[in-house]
Amino acid sequence: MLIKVPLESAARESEITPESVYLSRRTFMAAAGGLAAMSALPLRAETSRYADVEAASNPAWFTEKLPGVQWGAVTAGDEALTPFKDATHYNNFYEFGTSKGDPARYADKLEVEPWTVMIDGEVAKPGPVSLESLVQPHRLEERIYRLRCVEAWSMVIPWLGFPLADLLKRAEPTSKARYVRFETKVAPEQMSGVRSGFSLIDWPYREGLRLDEAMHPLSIMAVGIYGRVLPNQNGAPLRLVVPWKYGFKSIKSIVRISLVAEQPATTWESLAPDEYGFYANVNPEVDHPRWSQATERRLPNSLFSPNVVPTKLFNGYDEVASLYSGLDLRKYY
Ligand SMILES: Nc1nc2c(c(=O)[nH]1)N[C@H]1C(S)=C(S)[C@@H](COP(=O)(O)O)O[C@H]1N2
Ligand SMILES: [Mo]
Repeated sequence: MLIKVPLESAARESEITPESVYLSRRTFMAAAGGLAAMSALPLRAETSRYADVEAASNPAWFTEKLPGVQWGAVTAGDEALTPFKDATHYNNFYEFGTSKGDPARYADKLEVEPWTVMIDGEVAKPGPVSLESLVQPHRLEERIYRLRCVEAWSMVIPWLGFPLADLLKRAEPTSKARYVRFETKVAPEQMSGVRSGFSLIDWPYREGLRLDEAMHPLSIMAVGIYGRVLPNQNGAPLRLVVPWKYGFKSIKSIVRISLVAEQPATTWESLAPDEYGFYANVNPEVDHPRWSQATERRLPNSLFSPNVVPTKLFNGYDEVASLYSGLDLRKYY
């Protein structure tokens, strides 16, 4: 039997950002001076930190957090930020369709309020938590991370979030907890891609991490980008960001976080285990069976400005290497 796997790989030239957008590209505007003065005017001021950010009606739980944000907690050095427009119109979120433009077109149907996250499994304190109380104890940090998709394109995105470790510790994992499993919301009436029946994904979208990976300080739960609340197409209201792994690990619109003893089954690994591994660490030396992973297209790009850059092991986040000492990265891809 021929199994048609939906291509996480199908990045088509026609979807590539037009030259006009590339030419109007603006660079990161933040300057250390003057930022403190801005925090009194949350919505306008914080989004004006960046060029061309679509204003959001930030919910109260988010606006409350803005004055305390630790801006620039992690930066990407002198690498230019991806313009907001590209980061929000070239997306993978199969619940809303498989084309890069589908999430921007259809994800506004997702109802993000009220939102509850179930925390369960091997924890001393299981139970449902409202989004507001889940975020409340945490100070938001800005983390400017490279995002490297397994399809060989990449972006640089300023996230607002907090360490996943802090959230997990509050639930008090038991000694049996060895992995963390995440699930995305499934709401067919709100999600055109789930409704269509075209995708072979067995919803909900699922992801997982080893507990030590989840506890690494670079792993965050994001609730915002570019100084504002997350747009739905980027995984509102709560998504994972693990910058040293291929983008598909960074699961969106999370409704369940389970601490478990065994390595969980994850969406892409279950669909095509030869192509997508559980670890999915960015690695230029381990090619995808159908294409090279040695380089990536840094978006926005075009036919005339391909903007191809070399891919780095762990996406350049060398500090995670010790998590994998003694692990054969070719076998555990
Ligand atoms: N629930 C869910 N999460 C998901 C996906 C998805 O299809 N569904 N796509 C993943 C992939 S392949 C990538 S590259 C990133 C893209 O995140 P972005 O659209 O915010 O750039 O989200 C990941 N998280
Ligand atoms: Mo991806």
